[in-house]
Amino acid sequence: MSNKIGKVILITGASSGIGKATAKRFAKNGYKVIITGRRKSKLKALKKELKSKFGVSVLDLSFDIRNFKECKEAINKIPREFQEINILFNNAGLASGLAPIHEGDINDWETMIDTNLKGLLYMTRLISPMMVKKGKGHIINTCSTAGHEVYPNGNVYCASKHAVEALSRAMRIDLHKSGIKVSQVSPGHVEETEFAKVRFHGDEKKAKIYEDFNPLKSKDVAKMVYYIASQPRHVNIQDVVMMGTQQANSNFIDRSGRKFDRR
Ligand code: NDP
Ligand code: 8X3
Repeated sequence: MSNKIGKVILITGASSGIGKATAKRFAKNGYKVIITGRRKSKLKALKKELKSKFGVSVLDLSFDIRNFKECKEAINKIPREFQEINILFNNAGLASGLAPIHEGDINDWETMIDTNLKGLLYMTRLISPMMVKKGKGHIINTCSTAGHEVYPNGNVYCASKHAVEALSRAMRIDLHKSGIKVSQVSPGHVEETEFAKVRFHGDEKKAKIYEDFNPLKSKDVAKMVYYIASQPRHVNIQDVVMMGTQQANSNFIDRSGRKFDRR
């Protein structure tokens, strides 16, 4: 096991997808891991897996990131062993719906803004003061290619991720003199996640969006997050935009069949 033993990472949205893969990657490298999300059973199962496979300490905290009171209560009950959070991975997020602006569902809009933007702000507000006090720490935000470009019917999701991109830059200005790194990872399409199922409100048929091309996998993003976190103290990777080879940008994807699959 690596010399990272003793360091703590708090991962939001760890009950599935990118967050879950990232929890595995950091646990494998000896980090103590705080995993968060709403679904208690998923977190419990992941905790069991991480502890038995990698022998690290794991804390599961189940709460709704849209609710500041719940976030605060969860952070306040972190036991001493996990209190020195070295890395905050602000990853919880979602797309809800895919509709032109004149037909958008207000509830979908509220959900995306409250989760992707306010949830990230709440967690940052609660944890960054501890990092400022220590004079070190690393905040890594999950942005998206949707934080750099827009695409048809992606309006509010893209706006929420453009806001994450703005916040990553603004947070860096506010925190760099305190020795805190702020980074973000900006993936294109990522499979082995529940992202598409959630976007299409559980419609499994509509969620089959990765069958005709080969996107990133959640572990590819996890590997990049670990790389970002593993740089020497004087190096900060500010943003990594990453896509599958068959994806050129948000609007151009080679959907002529899955290529480059490693079997
Ligand atoms: P998943 O749906 O697999 O994971 C989303 C995670 O966010 C889950 O663990 C979910 O946990 C958590 N979450 C959602 N809403 C809340 C909430 N209200 N309170 C607490 N936790 C919540 O999708 P991904 O892994 O793909 O998504 C992770 C991040 O990556 C998101 O920010 C997404 O926007 C971003 N992203 C995804 C891409 C993709 O193509 N998959 C590409 C680029 C960025 P639970 O449901 O248990 O609460
Ligand atoms: C997820 C990728 O292209 O669906 O952020 O917005 S995309």
